[in-house]
Formats: sequence, C-alpha cells, structure tokens
Amino acid sequence: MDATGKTFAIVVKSAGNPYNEKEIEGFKAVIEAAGGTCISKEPEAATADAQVSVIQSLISQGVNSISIAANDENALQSALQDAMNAGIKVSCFDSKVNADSRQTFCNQAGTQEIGQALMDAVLDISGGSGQFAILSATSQATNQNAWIDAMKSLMESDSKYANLELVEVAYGDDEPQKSTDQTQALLTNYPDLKVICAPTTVGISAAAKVLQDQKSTVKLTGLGLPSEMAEYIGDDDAHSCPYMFLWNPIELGDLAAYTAIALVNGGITGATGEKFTAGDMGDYTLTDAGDNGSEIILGPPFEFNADNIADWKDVY
Ligand code: RAM
Repeated sequence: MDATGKTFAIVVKSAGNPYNEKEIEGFKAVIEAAGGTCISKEPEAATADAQVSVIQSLISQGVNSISIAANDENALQSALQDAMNAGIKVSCFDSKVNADSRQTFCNQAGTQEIGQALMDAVLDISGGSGQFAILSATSQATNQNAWIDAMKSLMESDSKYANLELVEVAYGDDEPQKSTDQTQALLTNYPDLKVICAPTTVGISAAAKVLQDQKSTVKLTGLGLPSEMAEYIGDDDAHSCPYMFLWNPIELGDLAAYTAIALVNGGITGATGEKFTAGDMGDYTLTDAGDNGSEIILGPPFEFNADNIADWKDVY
C-alpha cells in the first residue's frame, strides 16, 4: 500500500490514556512505512466538543483522511460530514460514529462477543449470583455503551444470569482520579457488592488499585491493558482481578491505518461486502455493523489471566 504525499490524521478520545497512545503508535508506524505523513491529535478531555474543534482544524489543513475514536455517536456528524464534503476520507476505530458520519468503522472485536465475555466473567467470578456494578468511561462513549447494552440484553434473554443484579453503571470519564472516586463510592454505597466490571482500561486499572490497596473482597473484571494490570491479576485473595480481556491496541491502530490508506487510494469506499488486504495483517472484509453502516472487525477478545499475564505485560 502506498501513501506517498498523503496526510493521515488520527484523533483519539483523549490525552493521557496509554491505550490511546498504543493506537497512535500502530497507526503512525503503518502510515510512515507506506510513505505518508501522520498527524495525531489527543484532545484534553474525552468530549465531543473537543473533537469537533480538532476536526474543523484538520479540514482547514486539508488532510486526506481522518480516523477517529469518537466521544459521541451523533454529535460529530456535522463536522465529519463537512470533512467528507471537502473530499476527506472519514473512518472511525475503537468507538464509532453513526453511519451518516463515516465511511467505515474498525471495531476491535464483535460487540456481542465482548458483552458475552464480560457477562460470563461476572457470572463466574460472582459464583453465579449477587450484586455487580459497571465502572464505565464517559456516559456518551459509543463503544462502552454498546458493550453495556449487549450485557443488559444478555441478562434479559438468558436465565443463567437471573440471580445477578446490576446495581449501578458509574462513569469515571476515562480519568484516573474520577475512576478512583467512583470505585470508592460503589464500595461505600453497596456493601454487598461482589464484582465490579470495568470495560475501560483507565477504569479497570484505577479500580484494581483501590480494591487491592483496601484488601477488598470485591473482585474485578473487564477490559484492561496487561502492562497496567499485571500486578493485580491472580487467582488468590491478594489480587483483585482473576482475569480480564482485551485485544492488541497497536494492531487496532495498524488496521485503522491500512483502512484509511485503502479509502484514500480508492481500494474501498466503505460499502458492506468490500474486501482489502491490510498489509501483512492479511485480508479483511467490510461487514454489516447493524447500524446501516459497515465495520471491519479486528478479531476476538483475548483473556488475560494468572497463567499468561507474564507473557503479555511487556507487549502492550
Ligand atoms: C479505554 C478507552 C477505549 C477502550 C478501552 C477498552 O482505554 O475507553 O476507548 O476501547 O478503554
């Protein structure tokens, strides 16, 4: 794939989040190896307003492509449509915008699959019954909201979850201090809480520290970076998190970059059913994302536990 003479922007949710930095690392390496120029933008806070300003400035700069991890599904629509009208190729990754605001979406794993993995972990770790809470990112985050919705529908449709009670969805806004405070509040407000599920790398690492420092009996699962979670993962009372899931965020950045290059070079338009080769990652197909738009799924979520965490903690 050749990106010579073209400029590719990557816009993540917010600054100061190591997961976002890994996405940028992967994206930049692929764009630069293909001869293109990479511009990375990390808004101060994980808000739609901050991303709208970034998008407007990228339109003025005349970039060829914008790849964005959205802080809101609908609020970026007019800015991203202005970008597409200006001839800029627009795709999202990690956290999607609605189908009218994008050409395609690089999804880290199937939304349903992630919801299932998290629900089954809560069921298993709780021993099959009792109270659990979710510690999420921002209340507008499309990816976390989709995973939480998938969890809630599973609870309604499958009787094996009938003895679990979701007491609260708390929002730490992908800020370490707010996530810490929200974890403390959950512990205070729900003395019978058994499990916290944090489907955000920032939330899970903040919660892990609170639980382990307090020697709490509340257990943790969710989506976390092995590098940040290694000290908290284990099967004994000394560790707060028996196991968790994730995928490789560097590879998600790689896939987002190959997708952007394919859009700019005309290899794909974003229509469901199209196929392209993402460099050495191999062949990918654009499938139906279920929202009238297409998506490209990176792969299945991977479980990190006491047996394999040592192999992964230095990788990402
Ligand atoms: C946080 C962000 C990101 C999400 C991961 C799992 O880093 O919210 O969008 O995909 O967690």
